Amino acid sequence: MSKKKDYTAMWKDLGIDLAAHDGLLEVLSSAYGEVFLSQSDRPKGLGYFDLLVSEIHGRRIEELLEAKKRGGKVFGVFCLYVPEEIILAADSVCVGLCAGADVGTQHAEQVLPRNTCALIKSFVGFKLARVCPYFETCDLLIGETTCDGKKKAYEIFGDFQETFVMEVPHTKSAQAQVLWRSEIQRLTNKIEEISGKEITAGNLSESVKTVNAKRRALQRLSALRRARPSPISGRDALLINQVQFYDDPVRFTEKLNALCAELTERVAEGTGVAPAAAPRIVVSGCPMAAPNWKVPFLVEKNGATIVAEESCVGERGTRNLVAEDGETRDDLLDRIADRYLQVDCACFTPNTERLDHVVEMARDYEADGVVHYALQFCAPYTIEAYKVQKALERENVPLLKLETDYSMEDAAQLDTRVQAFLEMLE
Ligand code: BJ8
Repeated sequence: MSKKKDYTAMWKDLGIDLAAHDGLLEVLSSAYGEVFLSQSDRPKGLGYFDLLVSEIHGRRIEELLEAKKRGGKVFGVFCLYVPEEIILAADSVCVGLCAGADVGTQHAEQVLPRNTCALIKSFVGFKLARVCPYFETCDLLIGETTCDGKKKAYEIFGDFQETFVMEVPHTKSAQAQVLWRSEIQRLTNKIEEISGKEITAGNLSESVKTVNAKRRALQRLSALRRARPSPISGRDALLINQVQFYDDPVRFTEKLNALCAELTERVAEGTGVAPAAAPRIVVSGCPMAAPNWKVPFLVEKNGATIVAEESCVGERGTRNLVAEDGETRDDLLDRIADRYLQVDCACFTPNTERLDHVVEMARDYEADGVVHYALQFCAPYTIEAYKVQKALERENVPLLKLETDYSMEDAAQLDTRVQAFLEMLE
């Protein structure tokens, strides 16, 4: 085995707190071993994704720095409403910023109330504790007015790093569509200003195709999980959905399509990750950003298989494509605006599309039950859980509602509740 490269000098140049960062990598590597590598008979194509994760603060950061040397810029985003296509069209890189670990919470709580959701505390903590090389590589952060917690946190965050905030409307009315289209234009102008590159119909059309190809590959992965037994565990599928926010989109698509070819063979052979009779679970709710693996691990270690995620790190982010038929730059920006406003985040009202999607997914994936996952203090998802429950009750689909954060303090209690739910399904 080749010796792992030492990236200390690069991290030091980026201003990373090396001791805290070493501690973080150690915890992550041991969690990765327990959650992912301990599984038996994993598809071989996952080797690429394991390598990518092991180099996520190393080789991938080097690649971003190399892209910057060639004149590109790096834009950090926190939400599905920021169109990656516009960033790629400016010959730049889009990275989804880490918000899935209980890191730097003490730092975050110096500027935010304790009763802020773990995802917000996590991204603020990563920045203030100086443990994330992605933040330090970004030329601009792009936030959005989705939930109250995020939009107020960006006001504070702007004191530490330049942050551009897009106004996301909270309804899908005709007026909201006009506002949203103008925000897409404002973002385009800002990306042109920072990158110094003109966004044209030509480069936008290319980037739309690139991102559509990535989403098609993710849709292909989802479709394969409909098989009984599923050819891949929910944990591994979640991991792929998480790393799509960091990896080069073209390489990611190629590797994922290769994995899907292998999974197709497994489906044909009837090879699965669990017995065909294992309970099948759809997870619905808040996004699980890397390295948030707590609930999927608990569900699957108790014998169930997660077959789909109704989440931003899942089908909420991949089900819609941008129409590729636009000829002018304005046409393409119109198509992008339309596509992104279809995302059914709980920040919108009303949000009946999400209820339809949860029910459809439970049916299409032949789920035995749904686990509703919400972060504590997340008003949009904890409140919308009531409507999700009613929609699933009408279809006789059992639901387990979980509210948690990123700490492991409640792991034993969650484990007991998950076990009881799965026993009830059996
Ligand atoms: S499109 S879900 S990524 S806003 S968990 S920070 S909602 S209090 S993450 Fe989200 Fe975009 Fe919507 Fe998706 Fe607020 Fe809730 Fe925290 Fe959340």
